[in-house]
This record gives sequence, C-alpha cells and structure tokens, in this order.
Amino acid sequence: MSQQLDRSDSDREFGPRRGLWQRIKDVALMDVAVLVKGVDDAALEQFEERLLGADFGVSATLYLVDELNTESRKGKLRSAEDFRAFLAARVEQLLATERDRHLAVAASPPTVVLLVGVNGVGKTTTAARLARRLQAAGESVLLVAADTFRAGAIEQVEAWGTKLDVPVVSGAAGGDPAAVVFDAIEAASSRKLSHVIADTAGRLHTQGDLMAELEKVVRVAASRIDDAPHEVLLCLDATTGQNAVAQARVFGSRLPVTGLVVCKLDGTARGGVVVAVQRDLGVPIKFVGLGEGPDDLIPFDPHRFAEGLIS
Ligand SMILES: Nc1nc2c(ncn2[C@@H]2O[C@H](COP(=O)(O)OP(=O)(O)O)[C@@H](O)[C@H]2O)c(=O)[nH]1
Ligand SMILES: [Mg+2]
Repeated sequence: MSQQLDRSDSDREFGPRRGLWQRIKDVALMDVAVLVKGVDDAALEQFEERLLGADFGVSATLYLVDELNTESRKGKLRSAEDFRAFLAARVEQLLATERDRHLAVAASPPTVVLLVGVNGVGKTTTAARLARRLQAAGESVLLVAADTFRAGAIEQVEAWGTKLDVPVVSGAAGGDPAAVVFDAIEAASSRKLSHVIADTAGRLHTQGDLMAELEKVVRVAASRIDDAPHEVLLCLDATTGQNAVAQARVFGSRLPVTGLVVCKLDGTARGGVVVAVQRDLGVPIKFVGLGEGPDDLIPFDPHRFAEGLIS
C-alpha cells in the first residue's frame, strides 16, 4: 500500500515552490569562498544566523555549526559542492529515526488514528486528506467528527465525507468527544472497516481541562481496543516556527503522540522547523502538508527534503 502511495508522490517536489526553501537556500548559498579558506568566526556566525533564521532551532543549529567547524578544519570542504553535500547529508542525518514513518496498522482492524493540535493548524483538512489517501489505497475509512466544541466543525467533517464519499460518525454539538470516538470504533468494528480517523477539537496547549478531555479520548479508545489509538498524530503549522516546537512539547508530555504532521510548509520560506520539531520531540514526522487541496498531504521523505535544500 505505502509503496503505491509513495510512487504517486514521487513527482511532488519539496522545493522550490513559491519560495518554499528560500531561507534555507540562503544557508546553502553561503559564501563558500570564505569557508574553504578555513572557517573563521565570522563565517560560523553567518551560518548560525541563517540556520536560526530558517527555523532550525538552537539545538540543531549548534550541532550543524559545530560540524561545519570540524569538517572545515579537517580540510574536507573545498568547494561549494562539498559544502552543499555536507549540509544535505547532515540535515538528512538529523532527520533520521529508528521509528517507522508509515502509518501504523492495527493487529486487528480497525486502525484508530487521532488528529490533535491547536486551532487552525490543519487537523480537519489532514483527517480528510488521510482518509482520501487510505481510500485510494483500497482501505475502508470512517471519519469521526469528534470536534464537538467549535461551531461548524461537525459540518466541516460531514462536508468532506460527502465530497470524498467516506462515511462520517458525528456526535451532538457540545457532546463528549470520547463517547463519539467510542461509538465510531463500535461502528467500524461491526461494519468491518479498516480505519477510524478522528478529528478532534483544537485546543491551546495551555488549556489543562481540554488536554484532559483528549487524554480521556485516548483512554476510551484503549478500553475498546487494547492497542488503540494506533496513531496520535500531532498537527503543527509550519508558519508558526518555534511556537510549533513549544506546542509539540506540551502535547507530547500529555499524550502518547506517535507522529507529527507539519502542515502549511508551502506557506513558509523557513522549512527548518521540520528539523527542530522532530529533534525536540523525538517523534517522526510522518506527513507534510504542501497546500490546501485534497491531494496536498504527502509522506515525509527526509532524503528528498535534504536534497530540496541544495537543488
Ligand atoms: N496552504 C496550506 N493551507 C493548509 C494546509 N493544511 C491546512 N490548510 C488550511 O488551514 C486552514 C485550517 O485548516 P483546518 O484543517 O480547518 O484546521 P484545524 O482547525 O486544525 O482543523 C484551512 O483553511 C486549510 O485549508 C497546508 O498544508 N497548506
Ligand atoms: Mg478542525
């Protein structure tokens, strides 16, 4: 299944669409004449500033600056080509993970996937786009409108269901989202569907009571199927930069987050946030959003991402 999906995605480019990687490209286009002479403090500082400006975050930036210093002292960076190859390799290495980037599959169906995150990051759109991907791969999907909090959220999921021809389970506005998810798992089990994709209400990571509500959704799913939810996907908005890292920390401390979805990468020239957030949370990026359309969610490929920096 995933191979089939990956093949259809191979035409999608990470960059340079609408200036996608401009800030990172600034990093890759540094004045290498300075570097090859032997890196001096000014060059290291410039490299550091550009990495921070592209949202790589402090930790990854310090690592890359240190590596640049070491490699250059060893005389390994003799040309612009050397420098770009160094950068791509190190960025790919920063994104390496032991964990599987594919969507988890339940030992016995249905596979239960929860989308969580703050308001407006792209949860509902991602739920719909995941449903579409799975459907295209021959899976049978049930969408769940478990955002009972925001006016219009249920209708938004139902509209996607109609558009994609995917069944939707929704609760009453203001109802308990855990009950809606429980009912959806029941329905999917009895209808022998393969996937339950649940959209949840956006919440600020500072809203403790709403975080507790999500913890309950997780507990209730586990009470119905031992290893559910099989995925808790945290959606982040790439345009919010280091704020996304802060959100990831709090959600990660309250919920068993299994994967990250970084949406709106098409809307920022500072894609380094992808590196910052995965490094900080230690949870793999599974998908990235590159537009608002139903097909604009693609599996994250670190190699293509790193190559996109220097192409
Ligand atoms: N450009 C762009 N827009 C996106 C992407 N993902 C979501 N959006 C838009 O962001 C807005 C909020 O998305 P929504 O799914 O409703 O966010 P939610 O509040 O987290 O459920 C909508 O206008 C989406 O079309 C993306 O990858 N790129
Ligand atoms: Mg929503």
